[in-house]
Amino acid sequence: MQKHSTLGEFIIDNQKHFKYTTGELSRLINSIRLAAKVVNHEVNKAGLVDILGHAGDTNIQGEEQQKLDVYANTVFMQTLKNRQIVCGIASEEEDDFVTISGNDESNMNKYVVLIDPLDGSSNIDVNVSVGTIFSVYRRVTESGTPVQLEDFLQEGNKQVAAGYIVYGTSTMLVYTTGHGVNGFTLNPAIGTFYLSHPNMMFPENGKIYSINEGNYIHFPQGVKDYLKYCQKEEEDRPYTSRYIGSLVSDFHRNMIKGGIYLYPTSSKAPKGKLRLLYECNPMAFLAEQAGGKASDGYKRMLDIKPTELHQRVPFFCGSKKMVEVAESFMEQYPDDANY
Ligand code: AHM
Ligand code: MG
Repeated sequence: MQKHSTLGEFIIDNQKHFKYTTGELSRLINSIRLAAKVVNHEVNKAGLVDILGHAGDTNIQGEEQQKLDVYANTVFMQTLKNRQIVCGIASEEEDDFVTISGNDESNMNKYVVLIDPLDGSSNIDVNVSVGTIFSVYRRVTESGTPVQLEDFLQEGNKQVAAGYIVYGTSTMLVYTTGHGVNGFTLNPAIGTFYLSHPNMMFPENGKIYSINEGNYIHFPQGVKDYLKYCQKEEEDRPYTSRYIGSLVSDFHRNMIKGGIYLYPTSSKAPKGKLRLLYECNPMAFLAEQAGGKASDGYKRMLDIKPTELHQRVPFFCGSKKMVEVAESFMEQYPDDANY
């Protein structure tokens, strides 16, 4: 692989990993690439809200300004729908999944996409990074028929592809199709993503822990004990605490520098906050592909059998050794595994 290949070239090159490929997955990733550029353009204008108008205002063309998360949802949904490359989409922004039928005949596409169009959206107003998370599965019901709930409620280990876009200091698209993780940085001047981070890997161990520590009092005892361990003066500790409150950005930093992200259960959020299908599974797939680890504190995230679209789970994810140590603290409190 050339060092400076573009995402477009990389997608075509990557097709050789798949026997009997029809190019459907490549077209799907290409659509996500396109939607990412459109959303990026809008996210970059967010600071101009006082000039361009607030959400709910009507702009000069008579169009109503949308909230950015609603806008991002529309762009990703429409891009995937219009190009007729998937048979169903589920979005964190929508109550139910959407079935996509063909123009003239039944939709024979085999993939469904699950998406969190703009994660960490509470950060938009303060010019802090936000992201998009996506996850792709092969449908399990018969092709040519409308998709069913079971096509979306698959274990994370069935994912065909997953990735995220981080709208940060630079905009990056990072994804995996099960053959490692690669990161592409957008050159905004010409609108092209370049392979900037080939074969991304979590350092095996790290020194960063990311958690909303303001909730400490509500955390299970295993998490409290682990946090005290992180803060103890011993060997390479205390660790550094870093929490953006934007999963994509926290994950991205930890993958590059080495670290652990935790969103545990708490007495306020008894099942955790993050969504299994839209947030945890895609990040878990990426983490494992990058040599990291992801679990609910007790069991492998990718082996959890989903029961509902918007299911929440506790999330422990990052450098392998750090997650293992955190799990060893959780093990002391087996009852907390039943959240
Ligand atoms: P969202 O989907 O409503 O944006 O919530 C998900 C976000 C994550 O990006 C972030 O890690 C977490 O919520 C932060 O939650 P908290 O403010 O409770 O720490
Ligand atoms: Mg989210």
